[in-house]
Parts: sequence; C-alpha cells; structure tokens
Amino acid sequence: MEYSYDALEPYVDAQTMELHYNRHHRGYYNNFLNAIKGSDLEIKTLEELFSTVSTLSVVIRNNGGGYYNHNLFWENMTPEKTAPKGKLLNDIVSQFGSLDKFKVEFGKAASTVFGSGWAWLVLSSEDKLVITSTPNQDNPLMDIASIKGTPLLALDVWEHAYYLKYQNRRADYIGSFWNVVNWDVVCERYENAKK
Ligand code: MN3
Repeated sequence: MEYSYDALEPYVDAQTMELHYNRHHRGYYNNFLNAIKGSDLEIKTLEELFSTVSTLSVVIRNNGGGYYNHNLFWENMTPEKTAPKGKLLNDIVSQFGSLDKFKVEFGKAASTVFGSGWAWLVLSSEDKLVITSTPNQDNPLMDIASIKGTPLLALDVWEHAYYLKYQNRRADYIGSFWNVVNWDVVCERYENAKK
C-alpha cells in the first residue's frame, strides 16, 4: 500500500485498514502461496491462472482471488482528490448518462451483493464499460465469472471492509468510497486495457 492506515480517514478508518491489510489480505496471500507451492502453477501469472480457475482447487480460487482483488482495491484508493477525465470520463458519460448515474448504478451493484463479494467496473470483451459484481473472492478475469472483462475499479463489500465503522450500513460505506477513489489509476487501467 502506498499510503498509511489512517490516510483514508474519515471514510475508511485506520483500524479497519490495518486489520484488512495485515490480517485478511496477508492471509489470502500466504494461503495462496502455500496452495501453489511446488506445483507448475508457480510460474503462471495470476491472469493465466484465473482464465482456467474452474479446473483448479477452490483454495487457489479463493485465495488467489483474494490476493489479487485486494491489490487492485488498495491501488484504486487514495487520500488525494482525483477525478475521472479524458477518454474514461467521456465513455462513462456516453454509456451511463453521467458520472452521477454511473455512481448510482455501481452503488446498486455493490449494495445488492448477497453476503460477501465485490463490485466492479470492467472493460468487457465487447469493448464496453460494464458494472458487475462477483461473490466471495471471484473476479471478472475468472473463467467462471458471469461477466468477464478487465477490472478497472474494484470495491470490497465483505463486512470486514466496513463493519467496524459502518456496522450494517453498507450503503453508507459505498457512498463514502467515492471520496477515496483513485481515478488516476482507473484512467490508467482503462488506457492500458484499450491498447
Ligand atoms: Mn477484503
């Protein structure tokens, strides 16, 4: 992580960040490394592994996904104030009507995940911006995902991501998320995905 545990206060509290990064994220990482240790999966990229995840063990799917998803999530947040711009902003407006409408749609996807999971903005294989969600630690790069694409923005809606500060008010956590989104990173991912 490129910022301190308290950097996203008051939107994401320091205690949540520390537990989330140090315990949850580290747990996925260690379990993933143990699961692939000594196998030919060690030399594969996570993207390669996700593309055939349906043939692999559920331990690899859950922990490889957990490791990868959290890396994206830390990276697409920042204490700096950023805003979408350029091609990404144009395409959000042309596909969702406005940035606010996009936020409403994304929020709906995040709030309707039943139980634990993630909300995503992806660039789909049809070259469209698509909002989707996945259960558990699945992600849109996985062959089992109902909507596949390149992840541009990830939001963790597991209770461990918000319960200490927001308790059961997931909608408030989702609303706060917009204050800490690193749009520079999202724009960069979009440009790279378009290449
Ligand atoms: Mn998490």
